[in-house]
Amino acid sequence: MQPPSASGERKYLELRDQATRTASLIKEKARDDIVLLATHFDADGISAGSIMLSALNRLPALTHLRVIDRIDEKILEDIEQIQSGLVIFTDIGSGYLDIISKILRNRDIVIADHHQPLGDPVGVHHFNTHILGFNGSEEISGAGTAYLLAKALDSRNADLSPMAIVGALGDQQDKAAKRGFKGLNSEILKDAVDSRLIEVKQDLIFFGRQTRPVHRAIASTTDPFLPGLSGEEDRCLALLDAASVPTKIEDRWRTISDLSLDEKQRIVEKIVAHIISLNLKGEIVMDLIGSVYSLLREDPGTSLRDAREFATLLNACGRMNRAALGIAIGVGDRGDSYKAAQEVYAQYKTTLSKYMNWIATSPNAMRRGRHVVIVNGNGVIDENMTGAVSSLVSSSNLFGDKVTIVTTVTASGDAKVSTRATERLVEKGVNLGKTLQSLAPRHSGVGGGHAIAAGATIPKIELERFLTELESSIEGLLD
Ligand SMILES: [Mn+2]
Repeated sequence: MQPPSASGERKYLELRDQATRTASLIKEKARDDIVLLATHFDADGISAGSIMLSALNRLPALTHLRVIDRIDEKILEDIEQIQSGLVIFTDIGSGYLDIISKILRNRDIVIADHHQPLGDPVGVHHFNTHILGFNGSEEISGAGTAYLLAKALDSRNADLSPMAIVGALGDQQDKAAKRGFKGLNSEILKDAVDSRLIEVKQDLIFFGRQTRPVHRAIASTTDPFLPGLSGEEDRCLALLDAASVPTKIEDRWRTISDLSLDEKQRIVEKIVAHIISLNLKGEIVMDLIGSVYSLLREDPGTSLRDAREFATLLNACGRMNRAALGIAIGVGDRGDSYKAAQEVYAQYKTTLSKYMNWIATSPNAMRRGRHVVIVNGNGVIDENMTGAVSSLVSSSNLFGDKVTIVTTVTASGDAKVSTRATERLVEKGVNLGKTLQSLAPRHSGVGGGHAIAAGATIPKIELERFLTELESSIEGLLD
């Protein structure tokens, strides 16, 4: 970390100051009242909730936990019905300040979030790094924000730092050179490395690098998406053969971590050649080499040892309606919880590939505009999976550099919209979080998020008009 500049220094002091103030409020309220913790259901949210729950349990505090997929008036009214003196939101809330302060006006409220703020935080203790001048989309996650508060509650909570790294990876914030972190995330990583909880190495970033046979690890990798290899185990086997990399030693499958440097290099060369043969740019392969984060207290050979895989497991739990299982793992449960989470992950993969096949084979599932791809998942895609599908379609780059929009209808009959941009589109000025924040209320809905990834929920009857306006507002930015 570079020495902070003069204004940087003040920014850091203010951050610490605000964390300390928010932490004392939490301590004071938790002494004689129930705390309600509400966290977002994605990998970052589950990590954030786990960090905050661990910190509250250590106070000790009596905590009631809710994992939520969104905020709207109904969810807040439910929360209002639960007896508690303090409501803490993690990884969600900043985009909904007005309805939160209105509906929960009789409560003390803490919001620890990194999403783009909207509205007036009346009576809310708003701990959002954006406000203090830190870019929440790039340099700190919801889990990181929760971690800063946890550390302000008790410096011994520094042992929760690995979960903040898991959360940041869940939100794909490893965007500095060689899949590294920047800003506050790198400070948190320093905590984890200094306490010997995480080790960082430069290596091939394939999914399951310590747990899966090499060909399956390559086939399971979708970030970056490797056309012709992602999801194609047979082709990955053929590639290993062509690279003269043995897949087994005696009867045991080898994993990426068993390979020599030379073997890894041969694999990379073959992948580059394969990508170029498809007329694609070989550079995406560079994203396969970079920082690998190992959680040193986890068993080698389990998918919790690798922080990226840990995040993927939590993400699967959230998306498959098993968020509580994710929290159990996040606060340290192993054994049966770990086994159950692996089963959930397998189901999640099956579900996701079913959706991807459906998109690939149903001409009516999708509409392509100049700058958008719209997938209409009504009746097919589960409401909790739209974000995952949208990320996968976007990272697959099958439709070029476009904004991906995935819609479906929720159990309560609303339309849910998940959007993803690419880094290049964000550089050109696309800010999906801001766009959905301003557009959704005009259609009686709510929306928001990050520049690169955002979502909205609106009445179903408004969907077509909403999509038309969304598309033309993106066109307005890019044309
Ligand atoms: Mn987040």
